[in-house]
Amino acid sequence: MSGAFITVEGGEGAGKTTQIARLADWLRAAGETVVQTREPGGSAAAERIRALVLDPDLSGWTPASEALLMTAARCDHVDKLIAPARRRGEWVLCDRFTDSTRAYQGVMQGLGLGPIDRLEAMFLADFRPDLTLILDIDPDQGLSRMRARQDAETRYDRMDPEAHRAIREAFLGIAAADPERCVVLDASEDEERVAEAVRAAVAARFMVDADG
Ligand code: T5A
Repeated sequence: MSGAFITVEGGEGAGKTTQIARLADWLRAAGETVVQTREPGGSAAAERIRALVLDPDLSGWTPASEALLMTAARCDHVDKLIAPARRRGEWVLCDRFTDSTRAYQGVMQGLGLGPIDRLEAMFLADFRPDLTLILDIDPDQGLSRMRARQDAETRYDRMDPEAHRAIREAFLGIAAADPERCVVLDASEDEERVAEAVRAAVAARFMVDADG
C-alpha cells in the first residue's frame, strides 16, 4: 500500500476525532505509517489561525474573511504536513478539510460554493482527498454528545439549530455531487459500529483487509 489522503467530515459531535483515532490505530496495527491531523490547524501557523477563527469573542468575520482564513490555514497545512507525508507514502487522516469550508462558509453562511471551488482550484488543485468519509448524524444528537463532553465552547457551538441542519444538508449534497470521493456513514450508531463502517469503507476503497 502507498497510503492515502482521507478526510473525515460532518457536523459538531458526529464523532470525527474519535473515529480518526480508531482508524489510525487499526492502520498502525497493520504496520502502516499514519499522520493524524485536523482543520483548521495541523501546522504551527494554521493552529494560530485556528485560535483566531474559533475564538468565541470574535464574531465579526464575514463569510469571505472566514473562507480566506480557512484557506490560508489549509495552504500552510498542506505545504508543511500533508504533502510531505503523502510524498513519503504515508496515510494522512484529516479531521475536516475543504468540504467543511463548503458546508460552513459556502452553504450555511451563504458565501456560495463558487468562491470556495475557485479557491480550491487556485491553491489546492493537487490535494483533493482520495476518500472523504461523511459522518452523518441528526444535529440534536451530535450537540448532545458535545454538551456531555463539557469542554471549552467555540464560536460555532453558539449557532442556532437551523444552521446545524443546513450544515448537515450541505454535507449530504456534497456527497451526492461527488460519489466517487465521498462515502456517507450513519454516525448515530455506537462507537464500535461506526468504527466497523469506517474500516469497511476504507477497505473497500483501498482493498485492505477490514478484519486484519
Ligand atoms: N470549520 C472548520 C469551518 O467553519 N470551516 C472550515 O473550513 C473548517 C475546517 C472546528 C470548527 O470549525 C468549523 C467547523 C467547526 O465548528 P472543532 O472544535 O474542531 O471546531 O469541532 P469539530 O470539528 O466539530 O469536532 P468536535 O471535536 O467538536 O466533534 P467530533 O470530532 O465530530 O466528535 P468527537 O469524536 O470529539 O466526539 C464528540 C463526543 O461524542 C462522543 C465522544 O466520546 C465525545 O465525547 N462520541 C460518541 N458517543 C456516542 N456514540 C458514538 N458513536 C460517539 N462517537 C463519539
